[in-house]
Amino acid sequence: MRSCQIRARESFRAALCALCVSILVSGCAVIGKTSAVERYVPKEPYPVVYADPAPVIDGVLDDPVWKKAVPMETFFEYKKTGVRVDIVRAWMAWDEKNLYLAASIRDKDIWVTETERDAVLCRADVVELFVKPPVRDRYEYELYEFEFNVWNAIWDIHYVGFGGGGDVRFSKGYEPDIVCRATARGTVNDWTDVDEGYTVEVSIPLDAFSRTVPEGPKAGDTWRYNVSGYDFSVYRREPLLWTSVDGNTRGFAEYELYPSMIFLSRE
Ligand SMILES: [Ca+2]
Ligand SMILES: [Ca+2]
Ligand SMILES: [Ca+2]
Repeated sequence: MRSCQIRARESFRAALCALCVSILVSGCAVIGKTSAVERYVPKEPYPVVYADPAPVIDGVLDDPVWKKAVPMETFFEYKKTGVRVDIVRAWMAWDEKNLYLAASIRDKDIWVTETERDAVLCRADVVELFVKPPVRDRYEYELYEFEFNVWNAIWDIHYVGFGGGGDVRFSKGYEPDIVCRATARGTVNDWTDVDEGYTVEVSIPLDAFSRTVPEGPKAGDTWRYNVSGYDFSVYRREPLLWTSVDGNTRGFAEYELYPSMIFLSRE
């Protein structure tokens, strides 16, 4: 059982090998060539608005906070620098108790398989949130991964360090009190018709991050994130892997490239 990002790490290794081979075969001239496509980097951190009142987690985005929140619309195809994905809108918000995520996905063929906590959700349609708070001690590789599907399943993992093991070690036993509610616009698991998509609404208690940030975020703090996911579809030649990170080639856990988000004050 391996998480999505660990598999992606393996492809990172493969890419490194490919690079080594390329250098050996082509000589150092290869290194001098730069990508023709410049990586998109947001100029400002994503503003995480304060939710007052808190949203009702029901998979319906009619809450006042989702009208106030800023939509994230810049998503990219994994491993394809500069190639935008237009099937996703997402929003984040927070309050003194929770980090909130909402995502609306256009999906013509909604397919899921898992209902259990900590099942491997990314073998079917999934929305993922990676969160990288500022680290406070020697565990600089700490990373939080959350996955959600349209059946409200949750996979939560707190990687203390990639060298220390993957989800086999860090998934079970990490079960913060997350609530996920999703709604489908279409029929789940029926490929014979054309679906519109689905919506996921989530609250993640701030104590999910307590090992890294014991007091939780304060207004003005900046963390890093990646909202990503998989779309399996009979209408695609291969599954679409989408990510907040342009130039994301080494797995969704490639947090060095993550955009920033800033926690806004209550106002
Ligand atoms: Ca709602
Ligand atoms: Ca799908
Ligand atoms: Ca878990």
